[in-house]
Amino acid sequence: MEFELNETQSMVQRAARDFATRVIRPQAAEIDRSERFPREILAELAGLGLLAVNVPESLGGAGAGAVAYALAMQEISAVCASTAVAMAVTNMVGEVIATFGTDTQKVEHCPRLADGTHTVGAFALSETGAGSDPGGMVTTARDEGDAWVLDGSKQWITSAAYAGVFVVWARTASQAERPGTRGISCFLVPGGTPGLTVGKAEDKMGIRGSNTAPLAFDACRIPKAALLGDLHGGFKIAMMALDGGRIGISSQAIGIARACLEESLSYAKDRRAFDRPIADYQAIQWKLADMKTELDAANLLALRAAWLKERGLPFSREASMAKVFATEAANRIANHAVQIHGGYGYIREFAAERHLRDARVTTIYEGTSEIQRVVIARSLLSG
Ligand code: COS
Repeated sequence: MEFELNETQSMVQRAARDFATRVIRPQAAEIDRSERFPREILAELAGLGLLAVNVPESLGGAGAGAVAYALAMQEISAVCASTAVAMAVTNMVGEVIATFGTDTQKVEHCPRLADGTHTVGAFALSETGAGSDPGGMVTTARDEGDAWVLDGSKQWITSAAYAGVFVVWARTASQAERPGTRGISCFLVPGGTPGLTVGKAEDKMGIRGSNTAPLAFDACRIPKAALLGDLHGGFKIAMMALDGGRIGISSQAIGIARACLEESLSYAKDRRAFDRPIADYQAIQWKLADMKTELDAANLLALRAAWLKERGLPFSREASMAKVFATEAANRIANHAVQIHGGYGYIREFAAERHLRDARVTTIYEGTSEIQRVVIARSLLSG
């Protein structure tokens, strides 16, 4: 068993940490407050190879692997979870296309996602009535001989207003012909395609610098060559992409949690009550001890899932275990951070309240905690 990072992984981690500290940290509070989409930062992340960390070099990616990607996500998330989610989805879209795309699709989109020409990528699976149950989607793609025609809508689409390319799922057979998950296909739709409209951005509790908006498809025509993967094979593509995505969101939660711990340690050593730093009190020490223990446990789970993925081994259950634990732990850790900061934890002068708001979504998107437990239990019971 080997717990040390290799040279590539250390290099990616160092580059991400340096950029996050130097460039992103000074802007993070303002990005949150003004709900500013961090477009310029994302362009610089592209320059560092961080928008396609696990996409092969032959397609313009960094080809650094799933572990390096998880480490990079932690670093960016520790300073700005809004930037990190746009980075996560772009990486996921690049990997999906690199894995399932035709040569033409790969060459058209992967290098543009990697170098920032597409700004970011977006993942359009959820609908108003189909989040945890994507098999219940009602958006359709009709075969019109020379084109696919999309009709319907999507909900909660990260980076919708800025994406150069969307991966979109739609029904290609009726529920009667091919029920539930068996009649869904996957398509690549460039941003700005006529018939695709991006709706009003959601006014969210956290990750306020990220853009989250609905999509409407109204007789949106795309070429036949826009089909990604097999006809009616879209559901499995979504599930496989989300398996990897869940490592990304685990890493986001770990980054947020690490920031909470570091800021709490510093505050507790500095802040005095009853003539001593509050770090001298066991009430605070036990919180700090629990925060660190949960943080390390989350990290081990996430890096194990990434390690399995990197070796081409099954990792779906491990990714779900990492996600449910890391995201729930991040919420507990962020809550402790606010408590340790006392009144200062509740005001915007300190980052603790932003971390708590940002952490909250991580148990919801890319599969709720409840869905992760379904995946874990099913895998245990089917074995
Ligand atoms: N990898 C590859 N294939 C998978 C898979 C995975 N991780 N998970 C399921 N599949 C396959 C199954 O093997 C099955 O294949 P067959 O039709 O050949 O038998 C098919 O997909 C359908 O699977 P299943 O019957 O398990 O589908 P369910 O509708 O019961 O859904 C859950 C399973 C609940 C796990 C799935 O719907 C899910 O993950 N939901 C959450 C979605 C989500 O994360 N939404 C957030 C959107 S992004 S913000």
